[in-house]
Amino acid sequence: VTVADVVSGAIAGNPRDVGRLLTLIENDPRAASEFRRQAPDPVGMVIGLTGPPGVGKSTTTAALIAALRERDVRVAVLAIDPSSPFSGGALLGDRIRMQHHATDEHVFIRSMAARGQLGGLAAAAPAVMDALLRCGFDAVLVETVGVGQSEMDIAGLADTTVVLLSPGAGDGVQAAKAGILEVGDVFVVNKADREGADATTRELRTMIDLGQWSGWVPPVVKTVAATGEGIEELLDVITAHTAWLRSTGQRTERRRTRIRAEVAALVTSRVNRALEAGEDEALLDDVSAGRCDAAAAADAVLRRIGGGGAPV
Ligand SMILES: Nc1nc2c(ncn2[C@@H]2O[C@H](COP(=O)(O)OP(=O)(O)O)[C@@H](O)[C@H]2O)c(=O)[nH]1
Ligand SMILES: [Mg+2]
Repeated sequence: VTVADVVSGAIAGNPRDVGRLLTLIENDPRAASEFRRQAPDPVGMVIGLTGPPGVGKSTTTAALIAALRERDVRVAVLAIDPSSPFSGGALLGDRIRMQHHATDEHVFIRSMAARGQLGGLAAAAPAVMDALLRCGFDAVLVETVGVGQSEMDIAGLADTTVVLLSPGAGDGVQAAKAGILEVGDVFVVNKADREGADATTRELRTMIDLGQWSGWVPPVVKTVAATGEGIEELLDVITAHTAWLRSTGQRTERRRTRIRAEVAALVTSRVNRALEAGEDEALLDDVSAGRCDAAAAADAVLRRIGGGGAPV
């Protein structure tokens, strides 16, 4: 299967062809560029959902799919799972939870390992997001699992980042400590059927008010994702953020961030491959023995691979 075989089907949103396209992109980054040359410019938006395990990201994603479909929006979901074997159960749960959308041809669901060979966010993730937009999905929901660097990286790749928290004393403070307040465009206090939701919402609003914002001040929405309560409001807020991005040119900026990440992943991957090929062992010994500093070694490696390096 080549890009040429799937391009028209993928642009039409045929799930089978979209799936094949993403596999091609994951296996060979050049496929992303080949598709980009033939596909229309993206129109839709990437919406990232992040927050601690168990907060309700998958439930919210499923509720958002339902609400978006009611608005006749074509949806793709990218579930970023850690490669850890312990996540098997959670992933299965997510799948089952979203299953009633599985037969809707306007909903495409794909999961992807969080960790690429580089250790960071899967190298293909930004290219996959861009490809899904070019396949004509109006909304690409990206759900991450857990709170760590890869989630922060993903937050940086979305057009709108939704940070979910649940009621609990000091959750807002914890979020601030984890640096989560800076990445959120929209905050959700999910499980609002539980005690303390109002307090957590107030706490979050106070902390947000203390921040320096220019233009967009992140709203806080209370939801009960399990019943769909608050999901319409959440969607309205996301749509308002989308409109704000469009009107301020921020959207172009965020799109550029994804392209930058795509290119950066290729650069990193080339450097790692070159180092793993073993040609620089003597240089590494010199660094280890203090005969050469690491920065000079890095210069030497970059010079050696120059414009070439192993094609990825
Ligand atoms: N009480 C309550 N439980 C919820 C709500 N939303 C999700 N849950 C439950 O919380 C658990 C974790 O939800 P899940 O969506 O898998 O969380 P994720 O790990 O963030 O994706 C599941 O058992 C859900 O049914 C809610 O609004 N209220
Ligand atoms: Mg989940």
